[in-house]
Amino acid sequence: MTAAALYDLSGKRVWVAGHRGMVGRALLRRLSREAVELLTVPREELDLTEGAAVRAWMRRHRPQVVILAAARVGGILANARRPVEFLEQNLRIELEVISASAELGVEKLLFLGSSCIYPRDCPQPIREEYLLTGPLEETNRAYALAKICGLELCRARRRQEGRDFIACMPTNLYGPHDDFDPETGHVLPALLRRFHEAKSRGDTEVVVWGSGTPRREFLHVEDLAEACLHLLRHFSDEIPINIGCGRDLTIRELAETIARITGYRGRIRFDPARPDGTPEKRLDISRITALGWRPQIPLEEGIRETYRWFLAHHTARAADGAEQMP
Ligand code: GFB
Repeated sequence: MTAAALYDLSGKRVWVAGHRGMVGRALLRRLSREAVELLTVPREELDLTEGAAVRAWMRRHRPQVVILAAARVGGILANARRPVEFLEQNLRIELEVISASAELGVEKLLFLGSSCIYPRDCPQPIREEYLLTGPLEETNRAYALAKICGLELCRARRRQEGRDFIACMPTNLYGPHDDFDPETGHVLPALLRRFHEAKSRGDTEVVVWGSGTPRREFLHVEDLAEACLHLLRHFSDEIPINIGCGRDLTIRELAETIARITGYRGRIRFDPARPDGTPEKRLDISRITALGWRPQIPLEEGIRETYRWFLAHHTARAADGAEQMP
């Protein structure tokens, strides 16, 4: 049985900042089952990096709860190629939304960090207190530093002003509405698409980046959304909290699983010229499980469901390799 909530969400005006992304959409789906008033604003109407506009919009809509899911995100290559945008856009969004939330009296704010902000060579599984205890992974240093600043902005507002601003560290996420672009996306959607296209074309070889030996943990975005609601209700602490499933696998194992699910039977070739990134980053999830949350979607089932979603939404345009995310 879950303990009584620390914070009662019912009847609250909840703003999901970043509602068009994979995480934001999952949060909206989950929140639509709650007795809350949902607030969203399209990017064309509000640029979250513009402080005055953010404050004017918030004054008009008076959110009581803010979930900051808006961020510039991408896979290992996008991070390595565009450090300026990953650093600047994320810093600006965090600064404006978190400071405006404090100034305008938001009751509860949840900031989403990432497991990649831990030091590169952390002991496994990674406990929350390892944050800032060692050098970062080079390929996503800019993004990691921006996210660390977001955590610190929440902590500073808690310490100095007593705000109930909390932060979480999700592991690598996947699910519907992910970025399936093979160049910019994360490994799971990128491989789903690459293997699917190889099977459709009858290719005999698929190239997977790196050595295949790095280990990664994956969490379905529906599980993440559930965890976020759970934290809003049951968590209030200045130390950010991990969200993961506690299990990892190698990229080779992931590729073999995806090959099986997509029905691809050819060869898998690893390309060592591409970066491996962090060797491993499995989260210790004992703090969040002690609060009564547990992941529900096993990886293989989640990948199958995501593949069905991809087939339903992408294949018409995927064939020419020029699609945009819906
Ligand atoms: O998902 P991914 O880009 O993110 O890559 P990270 C994970 C691993 O998969 C790396 C390998 O070892 C890649 O070399 N990989 C193999 C591939 N084939 C592919 C492919 O086709 N595409 C991609 N993308 N990878 C990101 C960070 O790190 O994790 C972000 O850069 C963010 O900042 C995110 O935090 C959660 O796990 O390495």
